[in-house]
Amino acid sequence: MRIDSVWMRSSVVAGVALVMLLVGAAPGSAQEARVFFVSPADGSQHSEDVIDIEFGAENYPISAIPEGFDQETGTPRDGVGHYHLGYDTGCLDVGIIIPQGEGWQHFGDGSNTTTLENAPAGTYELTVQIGDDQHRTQEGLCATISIEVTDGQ
Ligand SMILES: [Cu+2]
Repeated sequence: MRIDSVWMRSSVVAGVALVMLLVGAAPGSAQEARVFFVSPADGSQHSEDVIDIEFGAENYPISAIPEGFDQETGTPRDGVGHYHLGYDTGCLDVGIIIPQGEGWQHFGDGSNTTTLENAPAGTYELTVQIGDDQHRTQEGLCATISIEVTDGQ
């Protein structure tokens, strides 16, 4: 009788702890937004003339800038953005408007692929960063990788 009640009590405690763990883990992991390179892989070596680049995002919608959006007077949509690829730029601070040029390429049409062609041999740092309709950087939505281009011969 005594053994039974101790066992009952500890299994109830374990059950409650498990429920708390599951409830506590769910919101953070389900909603955390991130951006990343699908390819190439960080640290990869390339001898090919054309390197395929693909971006991916989780828990953050990627969308083309609306047609006719006015960069000066328009209000950017909340929680939506497009990709930007930076060559040897690193991540920009949050709240900065990503420049046109200066090593940055915008994908304002909502696309997520491009190519790096005939790059001279060397090490390249590639950054993917999400900006809103105004190209303004967002909290936590940036990733940088490094790849090496070799001569191939
Ligand atoms: Cu942009």
